[in-house]
Amino acid sequence: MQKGYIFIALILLGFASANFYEIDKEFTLSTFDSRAVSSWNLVGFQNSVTNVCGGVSVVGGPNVVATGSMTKTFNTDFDLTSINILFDLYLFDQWLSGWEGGRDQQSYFKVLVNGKQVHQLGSDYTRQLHKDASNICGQTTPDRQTHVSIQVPVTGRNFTVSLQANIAGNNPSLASWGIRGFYILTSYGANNAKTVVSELSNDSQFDVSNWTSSFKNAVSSCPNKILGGYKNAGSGAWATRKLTNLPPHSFLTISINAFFVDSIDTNDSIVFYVDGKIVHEETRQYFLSSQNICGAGWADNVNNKFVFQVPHFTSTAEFKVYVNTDQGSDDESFGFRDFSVSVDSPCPIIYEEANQQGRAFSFCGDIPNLKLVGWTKPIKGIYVPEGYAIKVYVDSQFKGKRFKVSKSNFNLTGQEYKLINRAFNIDVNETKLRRNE
Ligand SMILES: [Ca+2]
Ligand SMILES: [Ca+2]
Ligand SMILES: [Ca+2]
Repeated sequence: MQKGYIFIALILLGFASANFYEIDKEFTLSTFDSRAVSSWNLVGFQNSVTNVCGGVSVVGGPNVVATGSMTKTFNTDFDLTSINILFDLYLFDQWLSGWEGGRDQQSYFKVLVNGKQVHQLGSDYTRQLHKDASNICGQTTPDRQTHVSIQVPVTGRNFTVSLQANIAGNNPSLASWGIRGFYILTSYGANNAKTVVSELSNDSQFDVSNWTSSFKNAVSSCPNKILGGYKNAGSGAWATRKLTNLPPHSFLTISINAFFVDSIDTNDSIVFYVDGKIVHEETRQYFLSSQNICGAGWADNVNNKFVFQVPHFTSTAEFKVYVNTDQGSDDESFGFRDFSVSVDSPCPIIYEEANQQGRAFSFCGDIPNLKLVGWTKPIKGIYVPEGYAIKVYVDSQFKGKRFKVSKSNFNLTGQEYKLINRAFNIDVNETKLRRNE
């Protein structure tokens, strides 16, 4: 018999733990309307402000915004050193960036932090990734869904983020952009991230054996060693790195040092994937540099350190680099070095199956209503971050017998299985309990 309600509280033991602080989370519901955007300063938006595209709401989109911007200032009550900005980005319909039709179309999407540009991306609907994409919204021309994940140094306790586009022609029925799933994260407190991979940093031991690539893992010099590069990794080249036996985590942080070699144009990009999903897309045009460092005679943009943060739970992952250019590897190419991966597990994680299998859900702070996230099955495993404990109270109002879970258990059984599930409002009856269902 259930005895009252069970309340659960997450308590911090000691000070040796990090926390991931969510500064902002917006536009994550399946559907929302212009009210969701009311705290942003919008310029160049018209009509409904939001659209429904591919069954979900986006801010902006066809007939709403071409050249325009959305800007917001964020405040924290602690000092910042850096922030991570993550969101889905849609480039709808007839984007033309780069040298097309005999003139530079100059259509870009940009992210600015405190007025300084920190990211820029273009696309071209007549070729490659954009052309091959499906139609999501607006005109019947293909639309690109990509993702932005950038780490930006920020000091102080407030900062302003601006997302903007300059689109040649400025007609939102012909070319437009939109976003959804917008997050700003920062680390707070001590760092308890675990580095699981650190490689391709030492020229005398440049071990590429963990990688698979379309260019047979050829290495070039720029002047330090890079995987890929001149005459190796041109249009359509790819390289993958499988990660296995990852410890429990809810975030992957991937950093890579990128080398854009020779005549990379505005409509060329390098796309980074984790488990088949785009985590980021980046470009550096040759004319942004004045130095020819390697490859052919064009200037090169070398030593670009990128950091991507990805919500991620499973014990394996596949990272992929794809070279989205359109010319030969002796004309424009891409290479990289200094690859590292760390995992963070700042908050408890629950698992649908034993041994960290099946669906996973991470939560910080209040215990969530799992029904709202569509979770109905019993919990078979729980991860508790080091330095934390979860307190489960048998009676309501944090009263009665207490049960403390201070250790991860990836195969919950018996009383602990029952209490954890009841704490999350999941009914596991005695028969199910005995069968551990
Ligand atoms: Ca379209
Ligand atoms: Ca090109
Ligand atoms: Ca060069």
